[in-house]
Amino acid sequence: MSKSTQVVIPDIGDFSNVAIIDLLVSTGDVVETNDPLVTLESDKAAMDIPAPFPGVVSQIQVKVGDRVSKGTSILLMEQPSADAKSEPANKTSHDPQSIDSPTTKSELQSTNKHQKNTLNETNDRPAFHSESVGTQTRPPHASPSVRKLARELGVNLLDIKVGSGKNNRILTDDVQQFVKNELSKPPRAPQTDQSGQMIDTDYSQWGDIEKISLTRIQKVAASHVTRSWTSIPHVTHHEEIDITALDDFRKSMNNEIATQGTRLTILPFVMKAVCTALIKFPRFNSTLANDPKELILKKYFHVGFAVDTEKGLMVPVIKDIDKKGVAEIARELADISKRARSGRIRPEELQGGCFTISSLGGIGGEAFTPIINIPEVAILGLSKAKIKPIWTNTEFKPRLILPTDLSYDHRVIDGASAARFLTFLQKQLEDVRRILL
Ligand code: CAO
Repeated sequence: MSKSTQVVIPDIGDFSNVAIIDLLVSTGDVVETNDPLVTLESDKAAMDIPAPFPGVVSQIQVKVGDRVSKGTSILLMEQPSADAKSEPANKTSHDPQSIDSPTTKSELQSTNKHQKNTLNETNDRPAFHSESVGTQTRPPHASPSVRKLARELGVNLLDIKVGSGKNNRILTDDVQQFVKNELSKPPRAPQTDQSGQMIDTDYSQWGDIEKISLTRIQKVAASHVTRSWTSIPHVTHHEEIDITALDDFRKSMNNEIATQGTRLTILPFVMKAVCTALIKFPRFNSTLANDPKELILKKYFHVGFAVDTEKGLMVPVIKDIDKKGVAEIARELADISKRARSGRIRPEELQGGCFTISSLGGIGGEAFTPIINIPEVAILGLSKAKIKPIWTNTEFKPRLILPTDLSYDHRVIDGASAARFLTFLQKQLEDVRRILL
């Protein structure tokens, strides 16, 4: 004969009205003394309520989310007949007041060991139905300490199909074994290592390949853009600028100064206009110090520009743009880019930049998102200017429109400042006389 006994919440110290966050047993489960039955969680701690005696769960009287205090009845348990060997002889525990204290986190681990030790004992008991076998429709059985470990290791307990504990309860060993198994699996697809480099994959298994070495410049540029892209929160703002008047002026001046060996492209005008914008918006002419509590504002105006060379991308710098005219900038730009392409540039000509311009306008494209040249905080991209029909309040007129893209470090520059910077630049370039002011 078996008799039904109520299991109540024992004295749990200062806690009352505590939420049940997990039911660890189901109707029909066989439990041993100290097997965890439910998990409670207060705002201070999580704790398991252990079984006060061995038996079979015959009725569960609470559900997840219910709040309980000392003396709340949580379930009924059928106790094995009085002459059963496994029943402790002197256990007055059928009296709810004699229930052991709840397990603490460290005690939980010894509870898990206890579960392992008692597995064999329970094998020769009648096979009772357990809802958790072969189904994952409810949260997996695991103690708070095991769940915490799983959270720390990024393991979803639902991925551990069956725990090795009693009633498939997931134990610490199961979580550790799961992690070991995952780590020993072969990579599914080409992956990158911690520095973002591709782990060697044999691509010839899928067809012919050819390997070419990167130039030194390409290697340096690759690590530089990776550092910039991964460490700076980039935002890119776009604007179209009407450069019809600027282009007319440029072409007329080119005829005049051709004899001096100077050729004006759009870029030197943009460099000069950028310089006036940097003077007006000093944060764009800055660097975020290593200790990001400080911004270093530069009082000099050195503007870099990307040059496409056979050996890779280079960014020479034209110094003191604020002290130079457009024609002088144009001459320096032509000379320095020619030397960059022929490998005769001096190292100091690649240093000291405050802001960079990347012009793809001579090649093509409508827009792009330039990567900031770290440690600078902004970069301007130029795409190809095209004739577009622009409404002038009375009619559409063909105008030469330059697409611009301003990427900025959002830690230093906010969106409104970026919009103001680009609008200011737009005004300068739409009426080049302003650059002289
Ligand atoms: N829209 C339309 N036409 C443009 C233009 C634009 N935005 N920018 C330049 N052009 C025109 C020039 O006016 C020139 O035409 P004309 O001979 O009729 O005047 C022609 O395109 C070629 O210009 P250029 O490229 O020789 O000269 P530049 O001063 O404009 O640029 C340089 C110099 C060094 C910036 C450029 O040659 C270069 O290397 N650009 C590539 C930069 C790059 O690779 N950026 C990407 C970096 S990220 O990978």
